[in-house]
Amino acid sequence: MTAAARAIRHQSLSPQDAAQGGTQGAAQGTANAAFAADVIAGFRKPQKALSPKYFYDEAGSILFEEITDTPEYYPTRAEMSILRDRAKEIAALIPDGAAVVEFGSGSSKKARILLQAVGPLAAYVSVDISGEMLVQEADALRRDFPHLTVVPVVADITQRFPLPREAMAAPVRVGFFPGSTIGNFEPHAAAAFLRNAADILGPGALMIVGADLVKPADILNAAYNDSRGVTARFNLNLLTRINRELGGNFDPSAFEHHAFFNRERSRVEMHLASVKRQKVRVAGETFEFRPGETIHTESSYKYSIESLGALARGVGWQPVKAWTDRDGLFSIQAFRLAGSATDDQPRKPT
Ligand code: AVI
Repeated sequence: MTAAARAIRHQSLSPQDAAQGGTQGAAQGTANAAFAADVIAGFRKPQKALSPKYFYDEAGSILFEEITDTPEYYPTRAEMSILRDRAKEIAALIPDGAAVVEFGSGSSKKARILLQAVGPLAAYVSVDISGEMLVQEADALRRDFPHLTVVPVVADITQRFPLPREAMAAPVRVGFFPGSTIGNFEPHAAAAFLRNAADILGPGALMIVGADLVKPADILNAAYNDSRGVTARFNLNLLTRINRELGGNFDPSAFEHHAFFNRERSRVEMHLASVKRQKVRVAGETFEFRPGETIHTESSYKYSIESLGALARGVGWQPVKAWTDRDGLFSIQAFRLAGSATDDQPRKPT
């Protein structure tokens, strides 16, 4: 691991890890303890549940990439098509000298389309929980955009984190949150995320969000039940991960992938359903499953332009513009915060 990667990795550690000396082993221990605590708390609920964030171990991340290539899973293709077709219009909202902050940047694949279309920027700040990937992608971006200042920041995007001084010194900051990840937050958490982003980006900021749209159930049900069974493997991989990391004894073949659109709640739900009565030991506890009983593993909320606009407005963001793909499947929506960066004292890095 390079020095830069080590430094970034250290920033990602919790205060407890840092107190323990910030070793990789300590961080792993803390992560496993948090995972175990979430599994135990989630499986004790009347409706067993687990956060979708646990999908993304190495195998899960590869499977997710594979999902985006299935013919049924349209969101990634639709969002890319909006970015390609509307890059100039989206970029026109971003003034020269702004800093672009991508929340959960991953491979920065979508940001690259924007970066090609914008004028000179103060910085592109890629924020992600995975330090290793950030450093690699930042290096690749610097090669491909030699005049761009790329600053990777390891942070949990749902928490308050300090922006680097390159971004704080810019007259305005522009948040970028593509991928419809906002749909994987419960609506109250989506509002909390947008409120936190407003605090981080400051007055006059712009926020560009990718959000999947409500649509007929057959399209949604097909997208989350692809015929190659990739989404099923992605869902079931959670049990393999629990077995490996928490010493569980799940038999993944005794569970089935269920995904369906819940129109009342405007969300696709993914579940793992037990095919029989069974007991499973995990993290030192035994959990019983009735035949057909499920673990709720993911909600993917589907918005309209209006419903996301109302949610954003509730936490101070004013809708500016929205774009959809040709088939009206997916949206990219831009919001602005009241005020301008010059209304306030210059924001100092916290
Ligand atoms: C990452 N996220 C936006 C995906 C979604 O559509 O909610 C995750 C996913 N789950 C099943 N397929 C894809």
